[in-house]
Amino acid sequence: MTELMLKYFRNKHQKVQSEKVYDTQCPFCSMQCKMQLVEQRVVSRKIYKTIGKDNPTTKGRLCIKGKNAHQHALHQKRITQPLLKVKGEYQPISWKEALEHIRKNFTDIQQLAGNDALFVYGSASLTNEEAYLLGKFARVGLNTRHIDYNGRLCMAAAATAANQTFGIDRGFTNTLEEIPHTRCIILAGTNIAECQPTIMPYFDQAKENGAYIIAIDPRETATTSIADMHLKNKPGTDATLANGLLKIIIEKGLIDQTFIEGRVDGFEQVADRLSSIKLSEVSEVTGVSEEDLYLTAEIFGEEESGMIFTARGVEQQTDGTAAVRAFLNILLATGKVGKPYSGYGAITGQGNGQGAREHGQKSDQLPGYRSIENKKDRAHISQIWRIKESELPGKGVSAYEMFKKADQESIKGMFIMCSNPVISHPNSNLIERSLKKLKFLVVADLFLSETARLADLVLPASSYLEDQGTMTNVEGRVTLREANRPLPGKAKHDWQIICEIAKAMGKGDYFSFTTAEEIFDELRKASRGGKADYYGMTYEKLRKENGVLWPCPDYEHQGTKRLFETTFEHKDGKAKMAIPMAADVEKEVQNDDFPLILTTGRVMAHYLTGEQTRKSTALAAREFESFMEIHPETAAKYSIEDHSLVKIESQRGSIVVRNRCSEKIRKDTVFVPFHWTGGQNVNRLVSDKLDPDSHMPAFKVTAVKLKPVLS
Ligand SMILES: Nc1nc2c(c(=O)[nH]1)N[C@H]1C(S)=C(S)[C@@H](COP(=O)(O)OP(=O)(O)OC[C@H]3O[C@@H](n4cnc5c(=O)[nH]c(N)nc54)[C@H](O)[C@@H]3O)O[C@H]1N2
Ligand SMILES: Nc1nc2c(c(=O)[nH]1)N[C@H]1C(S)=C(S)[C@@H](COP(=O)(O)OP(=O)(O)OC[C@H]3O[C@@H](n4cnc5c(=O)[nH]c(N)nc54)[C@H](O)[C@@H]3O)O[C@H]1N2
Ligand code: SF4
Ligand SMILES: [Mo]
Repeated sequence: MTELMLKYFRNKHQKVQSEKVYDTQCPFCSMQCKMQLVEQRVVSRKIYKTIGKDNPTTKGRLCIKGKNAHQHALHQKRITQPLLKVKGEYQPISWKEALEHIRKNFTDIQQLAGNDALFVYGSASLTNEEAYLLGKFARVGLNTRHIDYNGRLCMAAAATAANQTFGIDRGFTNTLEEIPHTRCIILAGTNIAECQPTIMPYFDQAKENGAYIIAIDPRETATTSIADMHLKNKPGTDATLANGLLKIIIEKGLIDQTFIEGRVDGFEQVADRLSSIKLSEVSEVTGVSEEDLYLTAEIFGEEESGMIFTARGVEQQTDGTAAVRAFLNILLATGKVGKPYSGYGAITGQGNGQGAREHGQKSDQLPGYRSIENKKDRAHISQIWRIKESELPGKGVSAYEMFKKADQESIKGMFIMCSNPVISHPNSNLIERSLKKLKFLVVADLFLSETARLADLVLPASSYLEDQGTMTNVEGRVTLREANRPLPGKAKHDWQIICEIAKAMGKGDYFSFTTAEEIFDELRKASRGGKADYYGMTYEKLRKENGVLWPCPDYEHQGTKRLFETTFEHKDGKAKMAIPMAADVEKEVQNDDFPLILTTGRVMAHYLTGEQTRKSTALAAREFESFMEIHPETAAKYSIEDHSLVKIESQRGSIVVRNRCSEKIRKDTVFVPFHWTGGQNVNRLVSDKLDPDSHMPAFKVTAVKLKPVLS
């Protein structure tokens, strides 16, 4: 370094008058990259910088979203006090007044229309402690059966499929460190390069070591570009595709007979059903050539190890569960699970996509992945919660069905914590209408989201910089997020908000927690002996070990790296192969009126409904408006010019976005991300058909027509 440069850096350094460093984890995806926010005071202003921190999963890496996350958390539009809507305008009120409004309205509703007239809607961006507490709050604090969460739109099909096939649902059956050593990888409907960017070095390393990578996606993406082979299938045809692959694997004798005989049920029935399907029809339906089907099946079948990963492309379908099960059938028939370098990964989505689906936010579930309909499970949880089993409500209905009930006016009050359903749910016109019909809506958020703006009362919550707690990452590794930046204004932690409302409702004795760690301690006990067993973890152990993989049933236990080495989790120890009837469910298809398929998803710079990332100048600058990706030939057919505005219409509504021509997409398909609101909210178009097994909406297939918008 030259003398001049040194002088420059010294001067620059001298200007820093004070520095604070805050440990935390990124608020976005399931990689849960550990990071530090560095806050420097320089002359009269503060400068912020986010840097990565080493850990076993992400090794200190960060992507652009993580690096810029503080821009939303420190944004001037953060709400910092409770807001009450009076004659259409929000007025700041005290917490005491806010809690009194909630008590009065929730009590009135329950007296008038029964306990189940209240609905609690949660989130997989909450910590484990908060997800657990919200489940307890619905059942004990409000005594309603109605709770569900945004994971229903996200991981539900993969979770149902894994439970049905393996008897347990942990996103990845192995750890990421095994990926570089596997011989063949199928990436089905997952765009890891844009959605979990810091996972990529594991796959790059696998490729360097000679692994063969096959991607299945209707579009070419940053992820498909690392693949050796890309099956550019028609959206919604993954179940058929996977069944076709298995048919070939069986035909070619590439199955593992010993594994099937010892560890699997149902192979004969599946093989029998597959014998009646024709590969020419599979090719016709999926748009993948028979040659490519053979090549894929043979390579995966012949290699000594292999992994299959699925994400929302496969899962957000009316046959999402069936499609995932069809891929799991391939793993079981080839004996590629429960062994080194072989296994299944449902790439988890939100920061706590894994943990939040284990501890009781689902309408049919209790902590530790217990069932609300199982007598023993109910008894265990009632005892932890110090209530009679008869006081524990039964099963409710899933997220979208709940909003339908609100639309029919049998749900009259709602508490939404950490989600923005007006933008994220299918058929969003119904969601908006149903929220407007409620007698009382409370939303806890960081911002006045499109959902919060419909609320009678908005509560200021805390962000990833302030809120300590545990998150379970993409591997099933429970990590402790050490967040301790002071709360802005009168904002409170989500767990504090839950405790205070419970207290106002007269249930304070059950919610007398003063720290997140105390809640974790109760969660550990509640999960003990359940499938997702966290009993052997403590904050101290999580700190010392830098995260622990569940199940971890006792203090001495080091956590579980690889599942199913000797047994599956069904009572008889065997995995269940099946082609569920859901494979035959009705799908939205193109027709003369709506001749194209719309599929939806994500871009690198934005996160989900965009409420957070659109506030970050660095991220918003990368993609400042929505767009439609379309093949140039298709665009020409409908007289749509590149970069012009286009109206996309489905049976349910229309939106206008800018056109982006690209040869990377199939000619019968268009793609629109869902990070934008209002007239660019793509969920105004998406149908409300659900997968019958998991109640997952079909975000990935909508029949649409296009019209140029003439200026
Ligand atoms: N940048 C960014 N990262 C994120 C998020 C975000 O919003 N932005 N969200 C997080 C969350 S909550 C989630 S759930 C994950 C989602 O992660 P992904 O599931 O990977 O993301 P998507 O873009 O929804 O869909 C993945 C791919 O599926 C393809 N696809 C569409 N239809 C089909 C189909 O019918 N079959 C197949 N095989 N593929 C299809 C799309 O073209 C897309 O490339 O990402 C997490 N990470
Ligand atoms: N068309 C289409 N729709 C989809 C999908 C798709 O692929 N296509 N994917 C679906 C998927 S996978 C998902 S996960 C859902 C997600 O859908 P949502 O849950 O609705 O999405 P978010 O944008 O994460 O909403 C979180 C809200 O909580 C606020 N928030 C952030 N952190 C906190 C906190 O710590 N506490 C509180 N109280 N509030 C906080 C944010 O400001 C934001 O308003 O969307 C689904 N919708
Ligand atoms: S968005 Fe995901 S990959 Fe990017 S920094 Fe955050 S947790 Fe890591
Ligand atoms: Mo998700």
